[in-house]
Amino acid sequence: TSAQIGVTGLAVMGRNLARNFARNGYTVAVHNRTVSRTQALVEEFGHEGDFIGAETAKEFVAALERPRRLVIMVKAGGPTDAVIQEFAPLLEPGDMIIDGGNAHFADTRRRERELREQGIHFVGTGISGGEEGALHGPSIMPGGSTESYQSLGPMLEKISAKAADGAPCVTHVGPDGAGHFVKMVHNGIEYADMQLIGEAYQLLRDVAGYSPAQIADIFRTWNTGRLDSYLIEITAEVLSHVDAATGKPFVDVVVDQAEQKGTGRWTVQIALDLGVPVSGIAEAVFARSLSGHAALRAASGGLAGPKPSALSGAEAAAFADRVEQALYASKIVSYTQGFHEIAAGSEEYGWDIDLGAVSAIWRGGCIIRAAFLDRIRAAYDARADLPSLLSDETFAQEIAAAQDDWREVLVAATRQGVPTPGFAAALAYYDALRAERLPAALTQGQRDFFGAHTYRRVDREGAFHTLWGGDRAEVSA
Ligand code: NBP
Repeated sequence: TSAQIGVTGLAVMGRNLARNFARNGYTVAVHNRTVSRTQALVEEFGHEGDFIGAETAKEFVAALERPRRLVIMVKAGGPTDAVIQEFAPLLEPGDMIIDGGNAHFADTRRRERELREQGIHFVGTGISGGEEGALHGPSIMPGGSTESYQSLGPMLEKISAKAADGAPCVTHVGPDGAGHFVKMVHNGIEYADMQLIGEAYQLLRDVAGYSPAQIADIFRTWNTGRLDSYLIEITAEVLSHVDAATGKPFVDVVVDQAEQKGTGRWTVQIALDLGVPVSGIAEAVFARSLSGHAALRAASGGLAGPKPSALSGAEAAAFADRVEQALYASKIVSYTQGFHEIAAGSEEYGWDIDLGAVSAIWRGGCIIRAAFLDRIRAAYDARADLPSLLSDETFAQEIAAAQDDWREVLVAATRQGVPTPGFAAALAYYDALRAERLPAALTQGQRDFFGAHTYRRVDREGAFHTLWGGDRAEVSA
C-alpha cells in the first residue's frame, strides 16, 4: 500500500494534521526527526485510520504514491530549510512539498523558485486554527502553482473547516508566497482584533466599573450580535474563569505582559515596505511590546494623570453599549487596513488574489473566524474591485451610525486616562480618509524648504520649488 499524503514534523500541529487526513480516509505516511514521536503517533492514534510510520527519510518518500504529496510541519526558518534539503534530493519532478508552517512569505518565494528548477512544486500554505483546528478542520491558505492545487485541492477541502453554509475554508490563494502572505496578514488582523477587545475590556472595567464576571456576560451578549466571533467567545470564557489557587478572577493573576511570535510584526514590517497604512495593526503590535517593557513601566508608574472614576447603573450600561459601537467601528477599520495590505501585496507580486475568496475561507477554522467575514465577502461579491472596505455602502452606513458613540468613548478614555491606542488609531485613520485637506500640504512645504524636495500644485501640472533662501519666487523643478 502507498500513502496519498505524508506528514513530516509530528509536534502538535503535524500530529493533528496527520490524524485529520487519516480520519478523512486518506492513507498517511508519517515521519519525524526524532523517531519516538512517529512511534507514539502510530501507537496512540493508529486506530483512527491508515498510518504508515516511517523511520527514515528514504522510507518516508518510498511510502508515498506518485506524484508525491509531502507536508512539512516543522519549526519555521532554519528547520524548514533543513528538512527541504533532506527531502528534495529524494523527490522527482511533479512531486509536491507543502510547507504548512508559519514561514515568512519571502522565504516561501525563494524556496518555490529553487525547487521549481528541480520540477518540484513547493506549496507554501498558511494554516490557522492552532492545535484544535489542525485536528478538526483548519482554515487553509495554500499558495504555489495551479497544477499543484488541482492535485491537493480536493484533499485540503476535505480536511478543512467548513463555513456555516458548508463551504470548505480553503482556496488557492495565488502563486508562490501568496498563501503565507495572506496567513501573515490574517495574524496581523488577529493582533488588532485582540487589542481592540482588550481595550473594550479595560474601558468596561475602569470607566464602567464592571467586574470581570460582569464583563464576561457583556461579551456573551455581544457574541449574539454583529460581533459574533471566536475571539469574543473565548474572551468571555477567559474573563469568567476564576483562579483556583487564590479565588481571584484569572485575568487578575496573570502577568500583564503580552508575548508574540512574530507574524504580527511581519505584517507591519511588510506594510511599511509596501507603503500601506496599517496603523491599527501596528498599534496592536506596539501595545504588546510596551506591555513587556517592565522596567520602563515601573519607572513611569509615578507619572501624573487622572484616575478613572467608575460609572454605575444605567450610565454604566449605556457606556457599555457605546463601547460595543466603538469596538465594531474600529474592527471595520482593522479589516479595511488588512485587506488593503493583501491587495497591495497581490499587486506588488502579481498574485491576483481574490479578496472575497480570502474573507470566505476565514469564516471557519481560524482564530479570526466571525460572522463579520460574511459581510466582507458580501462587500467584495457586490464589487470585486472595491477600493476599500470603507467604500462599501453597508460598512460606511454602519460606521456612520457608530461614530458618535465611538468618539464619545475616546473622549471618556482620554479624560480618564485609559490607553486606547487601537480605537484611537482606527478613528484617526477614518477621519484622515474623510478629510478634505490633510496637513501633508504643510509637510511638503517644509520638505521643499529644508531639502528642495519640490511639491505639486492643486491648480497646475508639474513639480515646483520655491526659492526659500532668496526672493521666494516659485520655479518649475
Ligand atoms: P514546532 O514549531 O514546535 O516544531 C517542532 C517540530 O519541528 C518537531 O517535529 C521537530 O522535530 C521539528 N524540527 C525542528 Br524544531 N528542527 C528540525 C530539523 N532541523 N530537522 C527536522 N525536524 C526539525 O511545532 P508546532 O508547534 O507543531 O508547529 C509546526 C509549524 O506550524 C510551525 O511552523 C508553526 O509556526 C506552525 N503553526 C503552529 C500553530 C500552533 O498553534 N502551534 C498554528 C499554526 C501554524 P523533533 O521532534 O525531532 O524535535
